[in-house]
Amino acid sequence: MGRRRPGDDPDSDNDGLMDGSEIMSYSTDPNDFDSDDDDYSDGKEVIEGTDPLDPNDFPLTQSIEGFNIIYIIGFTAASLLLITFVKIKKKNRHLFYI
Ligand SMILES: [Ca+2]
Ligand SMILES: [Ca+2]
Ligand SMILES: [Ca+2]
Ligand SMILES: [Ca+2]
Repeated sequence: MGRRRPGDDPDSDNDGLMDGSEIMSYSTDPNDFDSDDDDYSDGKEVIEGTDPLDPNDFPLTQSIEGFNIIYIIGFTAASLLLITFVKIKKKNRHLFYI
């Protein structure tokens, strides 16, 4: 442990996870790009937070749900900011002209 040289821990199946990580951390197959055959590579599933060993858990639906939630929150926040800004502007202008 502690010594790292190029080639010591290769990514044999080129899925973005080192062979050592696949065996030690994720229990995935270091020689299989997509261990559960759901069309998403082991590396992609780890990045997206889905289970690389569960073919019913894959990134697509979760990404779409996450995107919608972020979009709704962002849109709501932007609308509230705009309403607040317009109210303040009207109030200030009113005071100014009195
Ligand atoms: Ca790999
Ligand atoms: Ca793999
Ligand atoms: Ca997969
Ligand atoms: Ca999966």
